[in-house]
Amino acid sequence: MTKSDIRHNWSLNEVMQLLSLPFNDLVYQAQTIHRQYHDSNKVQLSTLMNIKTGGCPEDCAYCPQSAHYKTGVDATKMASVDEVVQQATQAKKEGATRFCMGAAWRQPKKKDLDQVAEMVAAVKAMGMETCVTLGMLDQSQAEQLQHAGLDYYNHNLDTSPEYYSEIISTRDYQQRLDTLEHVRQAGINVCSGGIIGMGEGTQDRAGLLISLANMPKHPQSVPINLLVKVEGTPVADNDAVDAIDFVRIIAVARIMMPCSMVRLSAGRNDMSDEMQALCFLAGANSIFYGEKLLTTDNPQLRQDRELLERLGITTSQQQH
Ligand code: SAM
Ligand code: DTB
Ligand code: SF4
Repeated sequence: MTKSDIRHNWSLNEVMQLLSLPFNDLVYQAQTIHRQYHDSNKVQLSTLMNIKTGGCPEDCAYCPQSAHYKTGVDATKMASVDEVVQQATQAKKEGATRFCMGAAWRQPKKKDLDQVAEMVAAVKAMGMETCVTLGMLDQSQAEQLQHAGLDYYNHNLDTSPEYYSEIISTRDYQQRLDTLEHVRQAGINVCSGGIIGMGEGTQDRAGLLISLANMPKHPQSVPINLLVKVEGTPVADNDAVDAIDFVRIIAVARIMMPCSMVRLSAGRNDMSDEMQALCFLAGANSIFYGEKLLTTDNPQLRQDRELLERLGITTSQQQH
C-alpha cells in the first residue's frame, strides 16, 4: 500500500478532472488501484430485508417509503426476529455473506431498537455479517448496536451538500454526518454512499464523492445507487442517467477510496449485463443479491449467478 493513495483532502477541481478523463484512461487507473487493494475477480454478496416498510415521516424525494408521496407502498408492522432468521438462513444458503436489514424510520425508538439488537445478535450467531439502516442514531444507540454484534451501519449522504436540500427537507446534511460520526465512534464499520440520477449535476456527483472520501476515515463500504424511479415520488420523471457517466462515478469512487468496498447497489434491474461488467471493471466489488431491494425489484438470483459466471467472478463464500 502506498500511503499517498489514501487521501482525505480531495478538491473539486481534481475530482472534476478525474471525471473528465478519457474513459479508457479513467478505467485503467481505477482498475490498477483496484488490483492493488482487492482481488479483481471477486465480488461480495449482501442480501437486503425490509424489516419495517413504509409510512416514513421523512420526505426524501427518491423514496417509495416516504409517507409524503403516494407510491402504493403500505406501511407495515416491524418484522419478528423469527422472520429475520428465516430470511437470513435462506440468504446464507444462496451464498450471501452479509445480511442487511432496513427500516423506514427517521430515528429508531427505544423499543424498536431493542428488537433490532435481537435481530442483529441472531443473524450474527448464524455466522453472517450484519448491517442495518434505521435512519439517524445518537451515540448511545450506536453503542447498543455495536454491543449486539453489528458489523456495518448504512446511512447514505445521498448527494452533494449543495444539492441535498433539493432532495430532502426534513433532516440536514450535518445530521447525516453526525450519525456517521456516532457509528464510527462506536467502532461499527460505516456503509455510506449515494444516488445518481436525481437531477444532480456532475459537480454534485463529485461533491458527494468528496464528502465521502474526506471524512476522517473512508467508509468501509460505499453503495452507489442508480435512482430507481418510483411513480408518485417527485423524481419519478427524471431523465435516465447515461451508462458511461455512471461507470465513471464507480471508477472515481474506486480511485478516491482504494480500500473500500464499492457496491453496485440499487438500479441493476435497469442496467445491461455489459454495463454491470464495466462497473466491475471500474472497481465495483459488491452487489445486493436477492430478488427484492427494500420495496423494488432486483435481478433474479439465477440471472446474477449467470452474469458472475460469464465474467469469471467468484463470490466471497466460494473462496472460503
Ligand atoms: N430510513 C433509513 C435511511 O434513510 O437512512 C434507511 C432506509 S433508506 C431506504 C436507505 C437508502 O436507500 C437511502 O439513503 C437511499 O440512498 C437508498 N434509496 C432509497 N430509495 C431509493 C431509490 N428509489 N433509488 C435508489 N436508491 C434509493
Ligand atoms: C443502499 O444504499 N441501497 C439500498 C440499501 N442501501 C438499504 C436500498 C435501495 C432501495 C431502493 C428502493 C427500494 O427498493 O425501496
Ligand atoms: Fe424514510 Fe429512509 Fe425513505 Fe428517507 S430514505 S423516506 S428516511 S425510509
